[in-house]
Amino acid sequence: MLSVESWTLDVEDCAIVTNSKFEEIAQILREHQRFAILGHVRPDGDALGSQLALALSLQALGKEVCVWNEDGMLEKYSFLPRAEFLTKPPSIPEDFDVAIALDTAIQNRLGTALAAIRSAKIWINIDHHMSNPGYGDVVYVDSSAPATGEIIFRLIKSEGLPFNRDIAGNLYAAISTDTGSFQYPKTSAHTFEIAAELIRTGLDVGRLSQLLYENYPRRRLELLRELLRTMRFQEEGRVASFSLTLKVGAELGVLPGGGHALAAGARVRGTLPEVEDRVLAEVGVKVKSLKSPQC
Ligand SMILES: [Mn+2]
Repeated sequence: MLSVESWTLDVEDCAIVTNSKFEEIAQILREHQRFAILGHVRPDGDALGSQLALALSLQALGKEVCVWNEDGMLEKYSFLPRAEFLTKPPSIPEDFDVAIALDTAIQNRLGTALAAIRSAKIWINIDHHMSNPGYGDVVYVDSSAPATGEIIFRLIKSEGLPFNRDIAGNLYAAISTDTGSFQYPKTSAHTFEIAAELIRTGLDVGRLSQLLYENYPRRRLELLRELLRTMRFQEEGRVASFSLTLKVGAELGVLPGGGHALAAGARVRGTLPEVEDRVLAEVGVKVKSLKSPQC
C-alpha cells in the first residue's frame, strides 16, 4: 500500500534501441516553436521534475510549452520550482510541433495526456527504463541512467540549452527521488557530480530534502500506524506481514496499491484472515526452502 511507483525493475524483455544524438534532439528543440511535454500517469518525482526542467529550459528559449500529466501536479511535489506550470491535460486535443514523452516506458502510460495530443510533427521519447521499446520518431533511452532527470541534465548541458536554479531544483528532485536519495545501485560518481553541479546554482539542499523526505500528510502516518498495528512475524523473524482492510483503507482515503516487479499484487477470493493464512503458508514453504542469509 505504500508508494511503489518509483520502484522500477528493468527485467522485462528489452528491445535494442538506437539512440538519436543529443545534437539532433537539440536541433529539433531549437527549430520548432510549440511543444508538449508529457510524463507517465501516477507520476513520481523523476517524471514531474524532468517534465518541469525541460519545459522551463524550452520556455527560456522562447518556446510555447504545455506541460501535461494525467494526474496534474501532486500535492507532495507542489513545492517544486514553477510547479504550477504543470497541469492536467485539456479534454479537447491540441496540435503541436513536437511532443516529448519523458520517463515513460510504454507510450499509453501517458494516459489522458496522450489523448490530448491531436497531432505532433515529431514525437521524442527520452527515458531510462530498459523495457522502453523505443516508440516515437526520435528516441533516447539510456538504461544505465538512474533517473530521466540525469539524461535531461546531460542534454541541457552538452547542448548549451538554458539552465538556471529553477531547472536545477527540478532536476535535483528528479535524480534524488529516483535514486532513493542517492542510495540505489545505479547511483554513480557521475550522479554525485551532477548533483554537485545542480547545488552550485544555489539550491538549499537541506530545505529540498526536508520537503522531499520529511514532510508527510497526516494520513500517511495514520496508514503506517494501522499497518504496524497488524504486523506479525513468522519463520523465526524472517517473514513480516501486515494487512489493511478495505474499510480502514477507505477511512484513511488510500487507494488499493497496484502491482510492480518488486511489489507484486494479486486478487485472491476469501475473507482477509483466510487469504492471509494461505499467502503466509505459501511464503513459509518458500522461506524454508531458502538457505539462511550469509550476512
Ligand atoms: Mn524515472
